[in-house]
Amino acid sequence: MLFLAALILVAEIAVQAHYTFPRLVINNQPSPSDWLTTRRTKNADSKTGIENPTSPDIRCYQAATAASVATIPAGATLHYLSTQQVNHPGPTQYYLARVPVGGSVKTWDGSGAVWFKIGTTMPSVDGQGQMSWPAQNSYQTANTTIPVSTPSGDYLLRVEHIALHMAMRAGGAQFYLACSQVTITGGGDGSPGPMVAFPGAYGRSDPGILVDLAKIVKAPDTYQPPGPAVWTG
Ligand SMILES: *[C@@H]1O[C@H](CO)[C@@H](O)[C@H](O)[C@H]1NC(C)=O
Ligand SMILES: [Cu+2]
Repeated sequence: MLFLAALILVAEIAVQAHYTFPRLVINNQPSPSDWLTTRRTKNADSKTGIENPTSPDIRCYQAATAASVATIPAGATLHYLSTQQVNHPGPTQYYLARVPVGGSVKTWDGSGAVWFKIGTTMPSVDGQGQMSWPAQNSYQTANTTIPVSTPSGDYLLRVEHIALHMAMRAGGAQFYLACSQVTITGGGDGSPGPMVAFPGAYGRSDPGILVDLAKIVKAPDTYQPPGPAVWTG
């Protein structure tokens, strides 16, 4: 058992299977450069994930704010480019937080119960019993859509990929994430929710975080992504 754990650790290091999401892609149009509208993360060089879902880093893993703001029409489809293949199994989730009145999207820190979820992904299992997740092994994250009824305005957009290959032990799940500065245009009069805070939304023992994929592979529909329900608009 110890031997097996050591093997897994060696494999994890050898594959260098870590990644960052420096570029937002809106309706197939990538941001012209890395970290332009996406806030540079602390792991921009190391690529390491966060293992403590209650750490302050779980909000934006942020080292700096970004120079620019991306414009996103409500209803747009988006994803992020990844610096490496997103090869670990696990869900991709997207959240938005509206900048409060008097705040600036270029400086606001996203604190408080202000985040709502707009997208998540679930695993599937093929006839050979092989599990896969949307966009797994590609150099981008899974797509999501900005609900058309999202009110127009300035928001922080948070992308997250949760790597679950070591998640059968507490503290084993790895969180890869980033936040972008965005302005949503042409939106509607929806009332997004439920709202959560980061940190706060996730606990170390949440069923989607402390989870044995060997069990999920037998019943993929039973996976419970952490955090609130998706707001569909
Ligand atoms: C993601 O969305 C874009 C833009 O709508 C689309 O061209 C692309 O096929 C989508 N990718 C996947 C994997 O669904
Ligand atoms: Cu890895």
